[in-house]
Amino acid sequence: MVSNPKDKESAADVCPGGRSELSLEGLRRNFREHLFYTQGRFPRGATKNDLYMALAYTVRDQLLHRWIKSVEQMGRAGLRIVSYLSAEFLLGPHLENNLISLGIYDEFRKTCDVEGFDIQAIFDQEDEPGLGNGGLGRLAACYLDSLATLEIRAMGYGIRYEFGIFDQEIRDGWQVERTDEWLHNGNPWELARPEITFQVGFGGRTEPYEDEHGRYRVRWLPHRIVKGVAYDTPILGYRVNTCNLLRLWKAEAVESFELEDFNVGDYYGAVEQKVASENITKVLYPNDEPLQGKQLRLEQQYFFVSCSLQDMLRIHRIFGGELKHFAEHFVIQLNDTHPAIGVAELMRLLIDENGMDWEPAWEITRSAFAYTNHTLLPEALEKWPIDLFAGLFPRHMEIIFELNRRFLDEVRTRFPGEGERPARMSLIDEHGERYVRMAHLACVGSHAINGVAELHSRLLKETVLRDFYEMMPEKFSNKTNGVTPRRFMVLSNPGLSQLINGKIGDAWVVKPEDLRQLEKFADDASFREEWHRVKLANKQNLARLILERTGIEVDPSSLFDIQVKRIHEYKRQHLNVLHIIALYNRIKKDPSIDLCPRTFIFGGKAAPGYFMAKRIIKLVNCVGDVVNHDPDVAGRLKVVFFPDFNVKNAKLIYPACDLSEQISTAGKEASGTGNMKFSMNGALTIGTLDGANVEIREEVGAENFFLFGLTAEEVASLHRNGYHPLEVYRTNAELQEVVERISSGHFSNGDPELFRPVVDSLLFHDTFMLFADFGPYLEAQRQVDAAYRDPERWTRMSILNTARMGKFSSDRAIREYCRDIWKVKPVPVTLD
Ligand code: F58
Repeated sequence: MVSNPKDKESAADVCPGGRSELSLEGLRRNFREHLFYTQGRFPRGATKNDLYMALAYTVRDQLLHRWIKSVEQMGRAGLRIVSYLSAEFLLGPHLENNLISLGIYDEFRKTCDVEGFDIQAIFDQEDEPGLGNGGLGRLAACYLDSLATLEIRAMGYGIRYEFGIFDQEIRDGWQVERTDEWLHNGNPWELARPEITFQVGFGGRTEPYEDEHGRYRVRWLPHRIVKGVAYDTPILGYRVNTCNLLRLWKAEAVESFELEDFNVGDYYGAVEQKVASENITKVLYPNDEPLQGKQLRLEQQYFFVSCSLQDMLRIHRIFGGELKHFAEHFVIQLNDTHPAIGVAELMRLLIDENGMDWEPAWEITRSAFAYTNHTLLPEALEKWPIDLFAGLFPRHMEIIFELNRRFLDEVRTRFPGEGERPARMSLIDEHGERYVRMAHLACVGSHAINGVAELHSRLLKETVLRDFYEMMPEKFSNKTNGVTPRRFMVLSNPGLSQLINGKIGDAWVVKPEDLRQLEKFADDASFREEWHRVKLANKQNLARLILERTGIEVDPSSLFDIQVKRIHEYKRQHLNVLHIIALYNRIKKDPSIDLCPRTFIFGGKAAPGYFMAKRIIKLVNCVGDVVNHDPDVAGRLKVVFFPDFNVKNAKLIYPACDLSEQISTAGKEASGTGNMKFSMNGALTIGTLDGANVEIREEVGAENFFLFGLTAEEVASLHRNGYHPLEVYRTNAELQEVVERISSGHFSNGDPELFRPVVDSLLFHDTFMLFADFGPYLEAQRQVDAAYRDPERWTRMSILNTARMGKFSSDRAIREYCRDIWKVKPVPVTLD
């Protein structure tokens, strides 16, 4: 019997069917049953997918058992639930992660190996639920993992996109998008809850009326009603019994009689209506910046927020709560502004649907919400044209106008004589076309506002949210991001985890400050040797995958220099390319030059409409084509673009990295979380003082981090005083040679046009100051080269990176949210 430390009794005692039994024998029996009764297969006829499904159901039984116990014990110690509202949750595959949380992974794998069962092939069968674009969505997934692990009662609320982030293929060096059909084989992790549905209105008009007490009221008469159906995925904490839910909403048409009610009419009209309704949750918008004016995107946001708030009110009622106590029982975290319309929706639900007065409703709303900002780029702050907004949500528009009127009165009282301030702080942008400013709505409607790294939180207060900080400083705090060591170390890097466990035990998985105990082993030559061996094995695994996916053979003993993240000009993948070309030029000039062999690995998706990002992908591939086939270069440089970077294949990438590229223009990357995943796995970072890099460097020590580049202040002042990339260009001969290589058509079969947009944008604008940072970047890369030549020194630095990264566990981040914002405490769940 593999028992959970917190179990008092055998789980089998509780669930008479035996499905909850956590022994290998129990699991085996349950697996056979699922294969037969759920999949309808004999073992002999079973496909890989049948085996995967049966195993997933077997594991899910364990989760459901714990979830039911968690719900049963929900009311204990007073009900207070964290609701994490996010338009994206980038979960990654569930099966292995759940086996780890249950504490049976190693034993399970061993048994499979002994029995000659190819379990890896079954794991590989699982499709990734790619319900997010990048950092923001993955952060939400890490936070769900930590919430459950810390035994906090919480719900994630989001959208069940039928098509998640597109799959990326590379054809002839270009990105090609393919629809992601993650549901095509069925999703064994979710439970449809057809009995948990809510109606969500769109369009129409409002109408004033007097209620039975003669009070002025408003009702909303929507033009269109859509039904939201709940789909639940259990999220189990690591080696605890707390199992929370991620509740995702799917849009469906309302039943036909309601169609009649709203006068939508004839049969064919109803069919069209059905299709239109279902469209709302069809597809994730694959942009990593907000889109203005995309009606469907705004509909998605309102749809999931309205369903979620109605669901919270329902749960509140079930537990017998009075409406006026709602904010004591629910705290609602807005993951960026995408769910910020919730502020107006909760007001509407309280006032229009529940007859509450404005003031108490506002008190509840403000106490319930908290807002996390994830970007400083002013162009990325979400705003919606008033016409679009008011057309879809006439009642919310009225509420926002009234909120704004009251808020601006306060602003004028607080800051008399500051004529410009009310316009700057208004919920409505009135310069030219009028917009609703979602960040302002979130700030006004929340009791807490936070950024995601120290630098980011400081810059928020000084720049985009300065006026709000001046008016309500007590709301602001920093919550530096974190990532879960379960997925990103235990699951992704079993070799390293075992090595660590052998030295310091395995408590570090939930107490990562324990990793500091590794520091003393950094000076132990045999430990370094083992550490190096693990890294090499991880690089060999990645090399195999690269060969399989790209046909490119890479040398695992070369320095693996990796940049994986969304492709964006501010992240400066093209600065990395400029360095590669500089090395290439040096080799071409002097083929006997002594350079440390390197493999440059890129990965990441470009938003389908982002011209420059797609050109950068093509540039990486074209440079790779030339460099990888040039006999002068052979054995020294390789360039790989790894297609379709996602959570699933990230598993092999982070642990195989020597050098992590975190080279965004200072002041642009709110935090970054890939930077943390790499460094935890013993990669050294080359990076700017941006986002969480600043804190990573503080933790691991300046001597274990390759720093370069302008600071955020220098970037800002250079902008103010006029930045002229051509001047930098004229004074740097190596930069000229690099740019010349590109513009001559050397990497594009003699075609000088292909990369002209990239080159011209650098020469004449260089918004992200690649040229300004080019020299210092190359210098830092020289130091990398020197350090890697000394394997003992490098490995020492690598060990110290892992040892000192404990701060960046998402458990630490969630503890801070719980203590400072959510005011919640752990409630352990027992299985008896
Ligand atoms: C990211 N934002 C930040 N947005 O860029 C990154 O620095 C940070 O570490 C991370 O959030 C977590 O805090 C991000 O990923 C999106 O993908 C949005 C998707 C929807 C449209 C707007 C951008």
